[in-house]
Amino acid sequence: MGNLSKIFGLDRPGYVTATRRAPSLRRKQCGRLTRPLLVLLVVCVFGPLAEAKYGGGSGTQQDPYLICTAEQLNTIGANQSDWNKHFKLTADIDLSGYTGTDFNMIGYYVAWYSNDNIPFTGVFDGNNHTISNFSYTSADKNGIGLFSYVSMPSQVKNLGLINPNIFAQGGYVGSLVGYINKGIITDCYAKGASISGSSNVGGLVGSNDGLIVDCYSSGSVSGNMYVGGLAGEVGPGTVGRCYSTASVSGNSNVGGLIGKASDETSEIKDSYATATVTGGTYAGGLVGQLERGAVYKCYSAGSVSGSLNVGGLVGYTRALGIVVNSFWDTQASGQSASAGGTGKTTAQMQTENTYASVGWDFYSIWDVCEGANYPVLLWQIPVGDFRCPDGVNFVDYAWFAAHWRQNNCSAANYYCLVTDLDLSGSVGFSDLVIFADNWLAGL
Ligand SMILES: [Ca+2]
Ligand SMILES: [Ca+2]
Repeated sequence: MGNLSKIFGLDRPGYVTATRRAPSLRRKQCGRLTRPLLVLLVVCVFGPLAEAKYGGGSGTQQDPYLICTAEQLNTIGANQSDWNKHFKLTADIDLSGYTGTDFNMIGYYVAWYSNDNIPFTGVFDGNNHTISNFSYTSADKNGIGLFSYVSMPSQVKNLGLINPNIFAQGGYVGSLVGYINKGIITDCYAKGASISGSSNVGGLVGSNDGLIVDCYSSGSVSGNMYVGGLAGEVGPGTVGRCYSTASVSGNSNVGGLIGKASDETSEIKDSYATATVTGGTYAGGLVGQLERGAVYKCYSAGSVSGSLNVGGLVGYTRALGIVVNSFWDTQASGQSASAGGTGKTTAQMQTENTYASVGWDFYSIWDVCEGANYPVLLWQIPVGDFRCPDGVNFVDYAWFAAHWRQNNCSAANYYCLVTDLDLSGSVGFSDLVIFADNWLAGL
């Protein structure tokens, strides 16, 4: 726990450090029309310049292809020669015009080890925009997602999917990526996902042999086996600082966050899941089956049910799996046992010391509103959530109002204890606009 919180009497310690807050605040503010954005808007509205592809750009790291319409997004999947290029979203995109198998998924995945698989190996920067209503329905294909298949050195980042909907009979099914083979996914989410497949089914990613960091999923996920709220399976890959609130159901290897971890190098750390898990065999609040690999500093707090090998945190752990400094809520889960982890009451699960006593980082990774909420990841705390409990509500408004018109805000006073949201030096209407934009966020 940072001493600053003691000095300032704040109960959002990680929230106080202006240096940490500043970048995201600036990003927020720069979401408005600036000159470069106006140029982009002109390009997007009046069509690409001569010779330009997509909404502009040349596909390099310095000059990525710009994507600002659903049509441009749908073109990437049809241009296999561009799958190693750089892309950047410059607008929120609605894909509701594409149903069934209309959308050209990016990357091509046939089956495990098939020579016909072709990955996306480029960089896709969502630029903090969203893609709404991606949907796909398939009776036969494997590798279903906005990206079917990605591999080194691919990166997908800063992208939100709103209400993605997949109904598939095959495997490797996730809203964002079907199968990650050594790619990197950061700062992405799937909100309100409805994902259904056969095996390796996840709210965000079907199967992960790469790196997923600072991501989350919500909604519902269902499948036959290897079914997880965030990812169906983790092979030789890592999931860090992620969470899922998606309800999960399946027949075997069903977990709130991950269905199955299957490699000795599989790592799931600083992550949690809170939704309902309904499994058959190998059902766990966080991980269905830890066949191999490690779970570090994670927790789960959703209801868990199943028929065989059911656990509060992990359904089943084999000899090559290990669970370290992790917890589950015995009351919320309805499970008094787990194949790894330590069971706690709800009250204990909402107490910092439960976690801090075994080394959890409540300065740069976690925060908890004691007695009100389970721990949350610092990155997920919305702008304007100054005070406990979690979420932006009247308690935070009162804190904001108490600093209204203060005009000496600087790094020295943490920008008037972070109420100077745009870092302008004073607390006024422009900060109120930002605050109002986040009203009820995080509840
Ligand atoms: Ca609050
Ligand atoms: Ca201000």
